[in-house]
Amino acid sequence: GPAPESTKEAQAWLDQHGRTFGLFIDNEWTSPGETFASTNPADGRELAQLTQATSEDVDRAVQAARRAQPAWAAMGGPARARIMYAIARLMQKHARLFAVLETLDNGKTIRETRDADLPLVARHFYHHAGWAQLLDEEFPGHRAVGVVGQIVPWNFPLLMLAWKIAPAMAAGNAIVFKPAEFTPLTALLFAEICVQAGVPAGVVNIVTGDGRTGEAIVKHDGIDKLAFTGSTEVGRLIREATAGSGKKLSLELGGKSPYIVFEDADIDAAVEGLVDSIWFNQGQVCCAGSRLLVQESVEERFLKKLKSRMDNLRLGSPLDKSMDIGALVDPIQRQRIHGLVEAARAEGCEIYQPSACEIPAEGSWFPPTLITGASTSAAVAQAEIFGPVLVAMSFRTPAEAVQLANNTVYGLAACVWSENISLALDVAPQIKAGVVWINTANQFDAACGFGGYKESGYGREGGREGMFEYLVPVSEDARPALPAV
Ligand code: TXE
Repeated sequence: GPAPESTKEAQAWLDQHGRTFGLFIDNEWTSPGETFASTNPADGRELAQLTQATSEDVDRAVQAARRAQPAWAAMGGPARARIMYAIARLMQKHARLFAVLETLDNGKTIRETRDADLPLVARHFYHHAGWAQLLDEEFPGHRAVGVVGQIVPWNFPLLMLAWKIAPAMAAGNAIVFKPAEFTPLTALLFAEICVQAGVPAGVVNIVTGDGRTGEAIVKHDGIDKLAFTGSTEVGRLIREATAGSGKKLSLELGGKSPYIVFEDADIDAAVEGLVDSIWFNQGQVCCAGSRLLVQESVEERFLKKLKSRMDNLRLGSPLDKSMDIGALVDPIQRQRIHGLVEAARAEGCEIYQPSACEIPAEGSWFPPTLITGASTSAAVAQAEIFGPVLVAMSFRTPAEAVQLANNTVYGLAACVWSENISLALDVAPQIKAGVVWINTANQFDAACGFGGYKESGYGREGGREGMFEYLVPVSEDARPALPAV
């Protein structure tokens, strides 16, 4: 059928580009090379063709960045701040177009792109424009790293772009950015915003492509720093590939975050928090509360309420404002999730899925799922599922809760629910995770550093800590030779 009315502006933007995109290098579009398709996962229909950037293309982008970077840094923080404020305002002005395009490309609901992704993106640019403004006062004796390579996944395409590009720009770096191959479109629209906002040519370069393009960025000698968000597997490859290269590196990888509910928690609030924690963005969230640890005395009551809440979740067209659950990014992910859930079933776990949840015939979908009866060492209890699947386990004592919570190779996030604030404050610091939320979930702010421990990676994004990832002390620079006496 015809495209829904609400997507008119996004469709027009795609048409304006003939639905085929080149790369954005030096503030210009290259002519498209070998291409691949990006599809709408809610109906499987193709949205556009994107260029698979080769290592020669990446080299052109790096050269453009190297040419542009000295002047961009020399321009000074306040001048860069003016440009970044303009970006933030333009993102707000075109928020609807960005939100619809993101929903079409990724499959997440319009309710989320409109109310979460886009406001957080604008906030990130405003916040980091502030750091640019104050750079000399706040980071004396520091300078930009130089040219940075940034590679992001598909779960929050535009928000991950903001987390990467905003601090890098504020500090005076030039950028070669690669969006994920499933979700490249909003990054390309962002490229046009950069031109409108007055970003000088070569400061922001956007290259599309799959892991091969990513590898070309990782290996390029002209890159001074790499920032990666994605799977632990690829993070490990990047760490190996850059060892000994002198490149600065930050990695934000997977998670299997515990969601701990004590018997004295506000149970209704904890159920609502959990819905947000595991079913936000179909569970395709690095810090998703994917492991429920509930105290034995309230387990039955909690799971009963949770199941009836699951029965009320609406799954369907991501463009429909009343939907809670959208499509998964790609059938490949659906296959992965399906495999993990079926393996758990074969091992004797109990699988709960709302019976009224109808799965559309076209597209890539998975119903909200609750798994009980899994052993702590089962694959579903240990592996990052990255889908709408919650694994529930119980504990008796706070000490056991802490032990179970830390029984993971990951360490990205955790939630602790208790009305006894002394208990909550005692437990929170014992959990080895980059962020621990008490009586809430999914609170993100541009002013607060985010990142992991253990196999969740290292480095922080956001706030003052995040700025240091894009700066180096000038004392590290080679000093000029002393004049001969
Ligand atoms: O990630 P990849 P995928 C986890 C999650 C998910 C699984 C697979 O469990 O199911 O990873 O997702 C680029 N050198 N997470 O395959 O491959 C790639 O093009 C350089 C959790 O999508 O890590 C994309 O831009 N780059 C995670 C980006 O890396 C390479 C979010 C991420 O892709 C590369 C994403 C290479 N050799 C996945 N290979 C989270 N926790 O946020 C690929 N890429």
